[in-house]
Amino acid sequence: MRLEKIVLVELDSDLPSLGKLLAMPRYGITAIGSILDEAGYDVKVLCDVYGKVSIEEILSENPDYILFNGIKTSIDRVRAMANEVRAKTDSPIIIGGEEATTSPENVQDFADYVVLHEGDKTILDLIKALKSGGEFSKIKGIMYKKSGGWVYTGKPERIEEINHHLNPEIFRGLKDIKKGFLAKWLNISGLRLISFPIQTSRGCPYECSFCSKDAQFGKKGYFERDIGDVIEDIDRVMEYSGITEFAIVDNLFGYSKEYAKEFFERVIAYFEKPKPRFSALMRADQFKGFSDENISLMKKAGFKSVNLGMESINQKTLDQYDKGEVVGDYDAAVKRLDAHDIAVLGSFAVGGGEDRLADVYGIVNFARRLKMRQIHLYPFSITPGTKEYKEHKHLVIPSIPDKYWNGHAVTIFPKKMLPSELQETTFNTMWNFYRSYHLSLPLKTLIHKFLFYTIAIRRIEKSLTSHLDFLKTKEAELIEKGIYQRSSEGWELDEGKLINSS
Ligand code: B12
Ligand code: SF4
Repeated sequence: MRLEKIVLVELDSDLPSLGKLLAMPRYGITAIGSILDEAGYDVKVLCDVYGKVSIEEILSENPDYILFNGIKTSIDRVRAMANEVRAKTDSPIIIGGEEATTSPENVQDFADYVVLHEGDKTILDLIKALKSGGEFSKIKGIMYKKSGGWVYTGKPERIEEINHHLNPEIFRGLKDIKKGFLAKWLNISGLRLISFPIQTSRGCPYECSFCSKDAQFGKKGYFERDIGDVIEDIDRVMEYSGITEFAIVDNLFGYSKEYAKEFFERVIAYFEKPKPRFSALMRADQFKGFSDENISLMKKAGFKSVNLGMESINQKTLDQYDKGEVVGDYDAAVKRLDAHDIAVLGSFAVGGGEDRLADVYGIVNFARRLKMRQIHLYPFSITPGTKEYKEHKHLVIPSIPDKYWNGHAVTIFPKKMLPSELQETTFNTMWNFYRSYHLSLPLKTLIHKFLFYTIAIRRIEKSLTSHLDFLKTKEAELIEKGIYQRSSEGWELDEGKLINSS
């Protein structure tokens, strides 16, 4: 017999974003739902990506516990829905995920319990304690209410065994995702590209100054998953839903080249037809250690694209980010991957460090020269808990509404340009790159790319119109106070004055 009913909810943000082009749940909710299912609970996962979640739908499940996850940009919608749920049921509301971890004070107004950092073990302990009246104080990684305040129990240990049995059946709407003409021909559902998250490792041994992984996980550590388990998960999802596209969500896929090689070989040996296809987040300098044979196996295993975190084409900026890479590493990696027909998506965090405007719009020529097929530009942002936050917290623009923390809106005072210049140049650079590139593609690819990038980029930009006005007002105040000054090379921020003025 199944234990209590647990409903997990994942809501979209209101604003458009590149991430919203994917019909894919976040990996965190996939893992937490699967862990609870494996422990015998009656689990249902409701995600906007598989059909808009409504309050009636949540209540119709008669849940004993209602679990939300959320990133900052979606937290307003989570709050609104949790408050509606609260008015209609006494079932405890639990929240976990990125926003609960980095800004727990921002979810305490609507949650009964907050789970911080990795929830794999914590959630089982918390639900057990809720059922049997156990002691919350003994469960690491939670916040609970006591005597009118909130108690934090401290950081949990890292999860070293990340081998859960992922169960696709817990997702409402996943089974039918590949039905219909658009889904079959273009791999599209609800105007989003169909994909599913998969994880082969957690953590990353590098220490880029802006990276939020240590803040998210609470403690350092890098752990790999058993390859057989990963393959079984992929197989199960393919069998259940017909999905063949998988996004490997590891902070850094293939840190161990031996692991990566074995993964490629076992995927090639295991899957006949249909074969899965993968994308993954990696570093350019990893490919120095990858032999041509390894990259060729990677292609054969179904890796269609690799997302390289490039951040900037200005070496001084890369050094300030503690990236540990040189721009030449990017050239070398892109050329080698291109030679094996693996597309490179260059991800740039623009406007941080020493970046000037020319470094931002210069990305177009850089990408064209290397024949890169995709670039994503995100204005550099500073997340609590990072080294960057410790050193440059004063650069964070105050009073930015949560919904704008979606990676596309400017949230910092850049040192070598105005915030509004950064905002406009970010979009203009992507637009310049895509409009000429996409029009040269074959029809099917053109529909995909034009619809999914060129149009989306303009839509995202439009959604930030009032944010751009806000940036212009803020920077005008700083120009007035002499905090931003014009030099022969462009606007310069006087950091000392900024610190003293706040
Ligand atoms: C991989 C990744 C992606 C992938 C895949 C996302 C996915 N669908 O899984 C892609 C590239 C598609 C992506 C897109 C986006 N991403 Co992203 N992404 C990441 C990254 C690198 C890792 C996330 C991850 O999978 N971690 C592994 C899992 C195991 O960890 P986890 O999700 O945190 O889950 C654990 C705990 O949080 C907790 N937990 C999670 N949910 C819940 C729920 C409950 C109830 C409980 C109890 C516990 C719990 O338990 C889980 C297991 O231990 C992080 C950066 C980082 N260093 O963490 C950014 C990050 C999460 N992304 C971010 C952003 C902004 C986005 C985009 C909005 C960017 C954009 N403009 O498009 C989109 C949003 C897309 C979407 N709807 O999800 C931000 C979020 C900022 C914030 N604080 O809110 C991060 C933190 C990066 C950053 N520093 O800015 N992303
Ligand atoms: S390489 Fe990627 S995951 Fe690792 S610290 Fe740098 S940004 Fe974070």
